[in-house]
Amino acid sequence: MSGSCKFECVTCTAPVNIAVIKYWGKKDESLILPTNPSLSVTLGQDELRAKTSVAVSESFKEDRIWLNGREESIESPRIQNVLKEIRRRAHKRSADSKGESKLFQHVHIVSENNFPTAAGLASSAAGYACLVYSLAKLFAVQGEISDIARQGSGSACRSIYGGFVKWKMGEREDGTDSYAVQVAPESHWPEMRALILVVSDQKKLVGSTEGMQTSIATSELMKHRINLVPKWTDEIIEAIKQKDFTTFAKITMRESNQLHAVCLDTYPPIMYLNDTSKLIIRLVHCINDILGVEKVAYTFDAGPNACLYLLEEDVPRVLHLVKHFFLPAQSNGQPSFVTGIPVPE
Ligand code: 2P0
Repeated sequence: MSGSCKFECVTCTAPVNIAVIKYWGKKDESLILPTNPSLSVTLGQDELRAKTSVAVSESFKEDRIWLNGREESIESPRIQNVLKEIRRRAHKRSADSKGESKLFQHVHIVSENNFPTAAGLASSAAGYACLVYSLAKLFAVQGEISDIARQGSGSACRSIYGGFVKWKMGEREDGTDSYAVQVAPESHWPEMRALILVVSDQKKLVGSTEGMQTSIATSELMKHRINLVPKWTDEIIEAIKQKDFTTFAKITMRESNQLHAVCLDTYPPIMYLNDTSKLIIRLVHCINDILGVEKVAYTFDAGPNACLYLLEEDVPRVLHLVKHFFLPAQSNGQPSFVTGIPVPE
């Protein structure tokens, strides 16, 4: 880049969120409006995260985007939705201030994850949350922005906030009441821990977007789930407020199992869990049986990797057991992160 090129740049990071009440199904594909509310825990900034830099310059000839070092098409409808909405709000804000020249300049976006993309580790959630947050900073867009992140990838709206976050399903057809709210900050329950067990870092066979479309179209169980999930959402929010880990754990595991039952009830069936995932489920139930109460909970997204929720005091013994039953990865090039327990197939 020449010395005369002037540009303005903002860099932000956004962590992954792991849902305990999962989003699975849309009632509006283009606005990304869900068929049920969902609730997640946002992980710490130093763990699984996306990092995004956005720049504007009068020397840029077009909008461009690079993801994990590779240039991708900026024409993706979801990226376009986000860019248009940010520019629309920025224009509205600056309408009275003669307009800022940067609103008419092109953007360059560079984003990277520090974990495998599309392996069911909520990469799109962190990625779009980070993109929207960075663009909002660059263009001084204020107010609620989780609804813009939602239009990039549904679960991304929850990564805008830390701690325990609910994505309100909303009632309105225009989606203006479908956004994320913080139920409790991280500091409310500082003993809460998440262990990510990386069973596979391969790209999943059926993407979430396609998977949930097929479930909506074919699964009978899905209709039952849509009615049940709002009740579980209210109950788990109460458990979080009361710091009632047993109830939190039971709902988390039952909800995850139900999601994967819906996936199996989808036609053709979707199987995200593999044999290692199922062994992890068995191990967690064994641990809880031995301890006489739910001390650890598993949850699985659209992939075989497990997220275990537990309290800090139980991390050493659970880690010991996980390491005992699942050998630590050999030097096979797999990334080792969070508490670093890659579980080989
Ligand atoms: C969740 N998942 O609540 C659930 C659990 C996957 C299983 O949100 O189509 O990538 O981009 O809105 O956000 C994955 O869905 O789907 C997801 P789109 P997204 O975390």
